Amino acid sequence: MTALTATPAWKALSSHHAQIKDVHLRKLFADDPGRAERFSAEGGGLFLDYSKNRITDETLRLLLQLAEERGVAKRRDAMFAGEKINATERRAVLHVALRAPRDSRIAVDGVDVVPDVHKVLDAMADFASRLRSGGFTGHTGKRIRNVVNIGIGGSYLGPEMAYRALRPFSERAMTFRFVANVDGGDFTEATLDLNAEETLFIVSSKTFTTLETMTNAATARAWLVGKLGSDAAVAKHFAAVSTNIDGVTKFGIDPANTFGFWDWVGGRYSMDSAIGLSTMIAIGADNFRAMLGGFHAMDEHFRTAPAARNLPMVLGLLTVWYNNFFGAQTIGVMPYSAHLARFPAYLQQLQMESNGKHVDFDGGVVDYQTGPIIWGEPGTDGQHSFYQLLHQGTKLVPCDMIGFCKPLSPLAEQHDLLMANLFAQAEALGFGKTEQELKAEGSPDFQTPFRVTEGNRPTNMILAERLDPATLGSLVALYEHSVFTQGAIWGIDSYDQWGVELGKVLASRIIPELDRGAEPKLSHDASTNALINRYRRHRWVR
Ligand code: G6Q
Repeated sequence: MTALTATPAWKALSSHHAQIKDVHLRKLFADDPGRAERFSAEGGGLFLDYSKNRITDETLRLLLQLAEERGVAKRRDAMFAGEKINATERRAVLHVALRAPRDSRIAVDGVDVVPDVHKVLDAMADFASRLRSGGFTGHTGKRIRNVVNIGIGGSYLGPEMAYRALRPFSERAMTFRFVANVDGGDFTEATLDLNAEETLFIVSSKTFTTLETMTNAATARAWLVGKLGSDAAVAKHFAAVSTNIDGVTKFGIDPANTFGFWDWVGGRYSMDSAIGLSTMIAIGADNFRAMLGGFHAMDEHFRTAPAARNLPMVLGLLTVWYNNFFGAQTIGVMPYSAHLARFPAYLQQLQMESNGKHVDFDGGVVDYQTGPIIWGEPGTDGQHSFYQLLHQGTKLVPCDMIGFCKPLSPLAEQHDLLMANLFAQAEALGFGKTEQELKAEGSPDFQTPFRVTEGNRPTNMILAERLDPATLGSLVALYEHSVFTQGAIWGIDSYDQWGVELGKVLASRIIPELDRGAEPKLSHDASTNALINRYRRHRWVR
């Protein structure tokens, strides 16, 4: 038995689960009219109704006790204080410093990092405003109208998600594209209709060594120089965001267009660092700062709100409840906003790269489940495809549902239709439809068993005023800190990603083996050898 499963709270939760696992939400609500009010909380501009979860006051009490026994608050305070809580990489975890107000002080190894954060933000703001106003022109003197972010993983998902989310706030006269995949098709499609004279590439890479990004950056340079006929054009059409300033300089990017960040910012926690340069160019520095304000409001809420009313804490604990006690393998995230189409993909990396670990702080293999699989699509689209399984399938899929009270689209009347669907889905998932109810409605006997919708499917409902920059920041921080809470309970390092390394190493071994002129002596397993040989035969056939 490990430290986690040996805690009194864990044991108590196990027996408590056995008692309430079959209790229906219909009964919980019938017995407890004050439930919706009690099991809801507000913070950082977000409202969370978590009453449609399979919990009682006792569940919450025990989950909070678990957080206490696992020292979640202590670890949170250590993170905010700049301690090196990413132990396997011996690094501080300080994305919260990226949105700390100018007058705050957060030290790493005794050095206050806040002034540096604001220095970079100011430089980004200056660059963004020159681009937006036309003050920064390309090699031929034309105004820059297209921005292409080249980056992958944490250097891509956040910027693309944020651009889509905040498009109503963006400079419509400019075009933004995102190239991540090493598949040449990604670059080709992203640049097909762009005029090189009006295009700026932002190479976003913390390490400036990532295969995909370096390949696409070299492709971009060749594309640009090919179209404009001069190497000198690179200085006017490339910017870089990286912690590896040497690498950037070697690539030939003008130091004036280079923006740094720090090793205490994890890739998947970097959309509010200089990695957000494309976001800032799109929405402007004031909106970007408003977004940082939203992040910071949620940071403060997480840092100071009592555990029982602390949104990220509650969300994280509920994840543990379903993951470890109900055996739920996945969590669905359904934003009811077309603008949040990439939010589930963003959260997938945030949560699965952070908490997809099988070894605890001490290097011991865990004997409990860690991070769930995260997936989702915006509503209402999902309702017309996979929601069937959520309603009537055999698997328990707890869902987070996200909605906004005010529309941003001029087609405002459609917003009520959207929100009606959101509320209806959570209601249907929670309460379903019984055989009795169906019969009373005149359902024919031969159909009734198939129409019964069991209900008792838990949802969290997150509501905000409107999807603006501050709300987006707060929403992202909510999940960052929920991930933190889960990781602290499971006793894992949410801030490393060693599992990503092996595939990278193996790919670099295979690359030369695919070369046309090579006569490789393959020494992989039989399947990999055969696949490489087959690929070579087909690839090089005329
Ligand atoms: C994120 C991961 C990973 C990383 C990419 C890109 O937390 O570490 O997704 O962001 O591999 O890395 P670079 O920014 O160094 O190119």
